[in-house]
Amino acid sequence: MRFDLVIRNGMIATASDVFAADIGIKDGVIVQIGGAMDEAAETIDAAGKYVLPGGIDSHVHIAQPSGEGIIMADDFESGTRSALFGGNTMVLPFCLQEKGRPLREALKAYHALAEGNCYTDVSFHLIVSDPSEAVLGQELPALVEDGYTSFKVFMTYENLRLSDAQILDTMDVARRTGALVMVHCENEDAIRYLIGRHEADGDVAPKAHATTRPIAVEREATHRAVSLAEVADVPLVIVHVSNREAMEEIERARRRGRKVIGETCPQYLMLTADDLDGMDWEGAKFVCSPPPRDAASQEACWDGLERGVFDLFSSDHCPFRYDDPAGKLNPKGSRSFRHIPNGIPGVELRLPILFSEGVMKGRIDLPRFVALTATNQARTYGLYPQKGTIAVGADADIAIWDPQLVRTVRHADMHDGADYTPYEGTELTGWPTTVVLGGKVMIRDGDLAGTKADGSYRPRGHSQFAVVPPKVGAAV
Ligand code: DUC
Ligand code: ZN
Ligand code: ZN
Ligand code: ZN
Repeated sequence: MRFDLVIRNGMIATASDVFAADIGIKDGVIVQIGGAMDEAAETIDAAGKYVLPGGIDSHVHIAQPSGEGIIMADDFESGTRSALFGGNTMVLPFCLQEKGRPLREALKAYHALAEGNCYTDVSFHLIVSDPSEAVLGQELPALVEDGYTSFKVFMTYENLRLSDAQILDTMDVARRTGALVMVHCENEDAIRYLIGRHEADGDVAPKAHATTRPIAVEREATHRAVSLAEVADVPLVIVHVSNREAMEEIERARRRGRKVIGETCPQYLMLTADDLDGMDWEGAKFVCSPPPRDAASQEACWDGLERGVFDLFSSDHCPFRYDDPAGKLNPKGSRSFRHIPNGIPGVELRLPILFSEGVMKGRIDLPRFVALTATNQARTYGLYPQKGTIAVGADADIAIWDPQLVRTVRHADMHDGADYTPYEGTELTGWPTTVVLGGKVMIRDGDLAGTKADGSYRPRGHSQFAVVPPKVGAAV
């Protein structure tokens, strides 16, 4: 066979093995692993490098409407370019339903923004903000059939939160259709109460964002989410878990036999609430929800990554510019923490952070790294085995990593649309240097070689963890 591309001499890692072999690629797919591969249109020498499945980041926010006068820093072009340079070949952003509007309308607009503007493959989760009868009865079931097989619901934010009854109704659609529900777990009423107290005290600086969203607020909501999922009898994903007490709720539910998938993010390993305490409102750069906690919580999250409490390590990339009236320092946000948009950039550094601080420091091994960042992401969200692994028949989505490369994080070297990174000055060891998407070399030795027309939208199948009900009348 004449291959389109052969990757030679590398050390391949999957979620189960690390082994030396060449990879032969044809028509966008991996067609051979190991053995003789003589003829190739293009060859990459990966000697001394790791050859990993391209990262899949199942939790990113791109061009998401974010409140009056606030604009997210990334559109699809900059967001997926940043993802690509971080070793990713696919991202899953959220399509937000506007209250009173059909989800299809939001999807149409979102597809239009993404079309022709993606350096990685993309697929969308649906944020359900208004579970009306029409949405629950007709629209969501039809959208699941069309390949939108995951929904996110919020327990916080006045304009997004669902009541417990609405969450149960949404979970019931998931039960009937085999979709997967992701939950943002923070108790809005408790947060409101604390915000009121802090404002009354004139305590309005960025740090108050963390003190008004304490661990109890997340723990209670996590407990409630897993309990509601137990009542509705559905699996669920607890996204962006920040601390041990929320982890314990997940573990307790699992001991009761529940399928609960846990996700944590780089900010909970690398940042603490003290970062919100910077001079000149600089703390706004670290405002995200749930907030970063303390050193003990960082250790707890590492422990959860090692022990399997977490199945997913995602970025929760949610970028806003700092020095910008449409970003962190918007007119109201520069007067009170409660108007600072919630979210921080991270899609480009998710993998380098986990590689450097996890793999290179011996906290997790390479197969665990691959599982957390690619394979489990694909399994959880209906993309496996076409994506998330290196196997014959899988898409040739591959990142080649140089484990010796040491670089200090500088925002000036990054590719997103924000004007800062929360990780400025951090030294990381091990970076992706070449990235292949569907057999096409997108980054070659650190230089962009692909275009924003190379990524495509991918409808998804059901999660491996969802119980898909048989179709009525289907042939046996
Ligand atoms: N939830 C997210 O998932 N991302 C950013 C902000 C938020 O509240
Ligand atoms: Zn969230
Ligand atoms: Zn306070
Ligand atoms: Zn998020």
